[in-house]
Amino acid sequence: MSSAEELERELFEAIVEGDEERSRRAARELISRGVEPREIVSSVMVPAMRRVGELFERGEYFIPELVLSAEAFRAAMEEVRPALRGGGAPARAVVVLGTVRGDIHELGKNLAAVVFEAEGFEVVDLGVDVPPEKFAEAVEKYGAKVVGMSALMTTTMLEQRNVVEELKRRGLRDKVIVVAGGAPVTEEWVREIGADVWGRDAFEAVAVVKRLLGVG
Ligand code: B12
Repeated sequence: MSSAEELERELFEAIVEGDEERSRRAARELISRGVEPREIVSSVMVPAMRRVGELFERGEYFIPELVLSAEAFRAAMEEVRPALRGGGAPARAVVVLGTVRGDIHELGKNLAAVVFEAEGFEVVDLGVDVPPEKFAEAVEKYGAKVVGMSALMTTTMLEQRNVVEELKRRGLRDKVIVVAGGAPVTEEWVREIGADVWGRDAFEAVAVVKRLLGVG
């Protein structure tokens, strides 16, 4: 029988190697051993995708490998999801989530959706490649209290500013908490574009949003 540590290594490798079945099995086993889902995600799964990014940067991985690793990540996420339970009072507010225009990276956005749901939010997931107008329309339509936008590239990060501007244009900016997340996003960028919360880590960001809403 493997130790939790060995299983964590197994999960890390399965994601890096893009082995969906191994990834699913290792995640399931870790959950059944009672390992904290947050620890599995933050200490194993997210670092594994970071490693995949490094291999891509070094020219050792190409798009097909990235796709397989993303599938392996998603499979592990499915196992972890039911075990994620929020602490404290459920938020009972609508959050609109999406990956910005021009960007199709979805794992960070999907993770944020799972964490928001676990904390009692109602999630409206607009998907990927979402133009600013769609974010704003959804805020109006669903009476959202929170907008979360993900951007994984230095080029598409700029779209986050456009979302904030669109919200302003429609008089919605002050009615919502705006969260900007994604690997290239920094605290300075969040301040510069006039967003409210830095989504460096989905768990931390959702906790901050709950505090701002007075339900944390
Ligand atoms: C997997 C991957 C892909 C997959 C995505 C599959 C999918 N279904 O999502 C595919 C193959 C599609 C892909 C495509 C491309 N990719 Co890519 N990809 C990655 C990779 C390896 C991992 C990203 C990931 O999913 N990470 C795991 C998640 C969980 O992490 P995360 O999103 O950062 O989320 C964390 C936080 O940021 C935060 N968060 C994120 N979003 C949000 C939102 C909210 C609301 C909150 C609260 C928090 C939050 O929460 C998470 C932690 O708790 C990265 C490398 C990297 N270092 O990021 C490159 C990377 C992002 N890709 C890159 C590139 C260049 C591309 C392509 C242009 C490649 C090409 N030549 O075609 C295309 C772009 C397509 C497009 N138009 O979007 C570059 C971007 C460089 C840049 N300019 O900034 C990177 C950095 C790789 C590299 N080092 O060069 N990619």
